[in-house]
Amino acid sequence: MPDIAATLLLTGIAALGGWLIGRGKMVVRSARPPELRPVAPPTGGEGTLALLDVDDLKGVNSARDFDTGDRLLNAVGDVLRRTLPAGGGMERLESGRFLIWLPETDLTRACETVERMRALASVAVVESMSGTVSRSLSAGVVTAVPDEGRSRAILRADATLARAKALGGNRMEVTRALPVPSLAPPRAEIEAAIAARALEFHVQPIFDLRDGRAAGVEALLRWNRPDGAILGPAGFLDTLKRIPEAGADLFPDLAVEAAAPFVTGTAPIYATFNVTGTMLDGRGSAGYRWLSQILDRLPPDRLVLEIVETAVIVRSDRAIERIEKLRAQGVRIALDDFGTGLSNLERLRRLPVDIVKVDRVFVDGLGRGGREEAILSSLVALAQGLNIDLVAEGVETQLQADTLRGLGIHFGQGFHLGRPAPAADWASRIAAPPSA
Ligand code: G
Ligand code: MN
Repeated sequence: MPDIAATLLLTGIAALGGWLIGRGKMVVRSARPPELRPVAPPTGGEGTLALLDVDDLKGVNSARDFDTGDRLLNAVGDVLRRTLPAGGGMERLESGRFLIWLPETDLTRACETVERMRALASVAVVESMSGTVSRSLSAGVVTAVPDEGRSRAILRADATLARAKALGGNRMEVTRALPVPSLAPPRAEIEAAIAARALEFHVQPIFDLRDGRAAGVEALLRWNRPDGAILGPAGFLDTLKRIPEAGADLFPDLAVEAAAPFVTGTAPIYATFNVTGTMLDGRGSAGYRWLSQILDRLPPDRLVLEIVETAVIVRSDRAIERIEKLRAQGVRIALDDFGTGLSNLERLRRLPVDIVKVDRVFVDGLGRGGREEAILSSLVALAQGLNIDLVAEGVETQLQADTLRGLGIHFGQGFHLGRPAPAADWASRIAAPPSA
């Protein structure tokens, strides 16, 4: 039962404490969220990342005082912010969790810091109708691996935190290294591949489903391995990123070489490239320079940039600024794999885009009486409202192509229409001959 008298008494004590601290000035305890400071170098770097979560926060909110949980989170955030060591960073994530960056590379010492912060935050107290409330915290701690990228590091910290929760909470769990050994091929192997010109962009056409004509090609980086396997970038991009010359010299050349036959000539079509967050917001990054270079060498109005669904855009303001400039030059922007991951309605709201590539999961289930058709037709309406072209990905059957066309989706890409192949193969079939 709420003990109103005790609550009032405690509130009185807290007010008195505030008055004393404020030395006579009226102290207003605002429910201000903790100050936001950027966490870590966004692209990774050395140090320690900790994800902290208040245990049993759901149990805090009762029907009578629904904001106790919010106030507790603010109080916990205040304590964490005040105990954060110099050079550290802190962010409150949307999930209500706290992401903490420590520049400390000695994991034992970093863990001591996290334990101290956790202990202090556990005694943060707020008043509620039913008395004072405090909660323990759980923490997941990981070593930041250079080049790993922020989102992957957070995912690892999240898995580590889940372990702490599964063990009952009120504890810290630590992941010392990457949970799985890196599958990235050794640097020498990729350097040999570059020397042997075994890296190239393949292309896959995108067709207008109404008349069967090619509207564009998507450029897809491939490694033709000596054993005959053709690998996509997931299998070697981590290694490639450690070879700075590759990004600066090799990629623009390969990209221009693959796209040129399609984007020039008497009836040019577009070439689309997959771009990540740093290519748009990371001034000075290799990816950013890569983009600048291909823009100098290919006609901008024949270029499409697909923001991939895993692209973490750290500086939305910068990305938007760059996108506006690109669009002013005639470059079109697409959201890749729309409907999954970060390629969502919020991104569509925020970024000025010209094309939406509908993820293949919505195409795959067509014709089986599922919910895909309703989702796709609402996307058609959405696209019309925003003056956006829709491209369906993963078209694997004629039935799917027909259904898509019937729904009003004008463009399609997929194995049934054309597989990714070396640019020369497709150029001889769909590109117009060079003029004169
Ligand atoms: O995420 P993005 O849309 O950029 O994916 C391109 C990848 O999808 C390429 O690696 C390509 O091989 C693959 N892909 C292209 N068409 C199809 C298809 O019809 N079905 C499936 N499963 N994958 C496809
Ligand atoms: Mn793509």
